[in-house]
Amino acid sequence: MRATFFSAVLMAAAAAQAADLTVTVLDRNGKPLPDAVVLVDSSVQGARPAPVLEASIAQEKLRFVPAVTVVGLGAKVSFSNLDSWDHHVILGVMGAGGVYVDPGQNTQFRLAGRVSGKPAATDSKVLNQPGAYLLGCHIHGSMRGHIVVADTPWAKLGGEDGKAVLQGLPEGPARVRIWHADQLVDGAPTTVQVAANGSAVSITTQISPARKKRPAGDPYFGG
Ligand SMILES: [Cu+2]
Repeated sequence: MRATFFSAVLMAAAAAQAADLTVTVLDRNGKPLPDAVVLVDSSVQGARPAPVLEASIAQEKLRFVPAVTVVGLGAKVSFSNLDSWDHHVILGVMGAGGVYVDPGQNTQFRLAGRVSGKPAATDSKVLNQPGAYLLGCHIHGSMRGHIVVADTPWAKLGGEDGKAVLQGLPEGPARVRIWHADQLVDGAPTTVQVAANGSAVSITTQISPARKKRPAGDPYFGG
């Protein structure tokens, strides 16, 4: 009797479909919000996608490229300087207000400018703390980048259209969290139902993307 009950539960679990959840993130004016990070939690049993454990970020034309990177806990993130002049990588946990929580704990290294015909200077760091990290450079104050170390296997960077497709979610209830570099306070999570054949949801946030100004001395600023 007992065995039958448990095998029935197992069969039900095995039958749960993995589905896609498409999340469209909107700003406070209802417009698509580029570069939002969508994090989804599910406590429904089922397979979990493998976390992203490697990523590369370039320093190119006075920018971190990509500007936002999403990885899993314990990921090794590599940095390469593609410019012909030196850059720093200042890497630290970001707190409220978009500043370093504790600058004394930051990782800092300098990457020499690239010499033509030679490989770019590269260094890397393993990130063992979940949450948002801020990237900067001592020489170029306008250089900003972010890394989100996800505490869930379902984490994706949204595109220019505000859209992120989270794959392999178990059918059933899930909780959606949004992270954005210009977010002033964390919004409340949104509860969604993931259907067996996939679901889509739009989430309007209170985020207004910071108006980008051309930083002094940044000839490459493109808006
Ligand atoms: Cu720099």
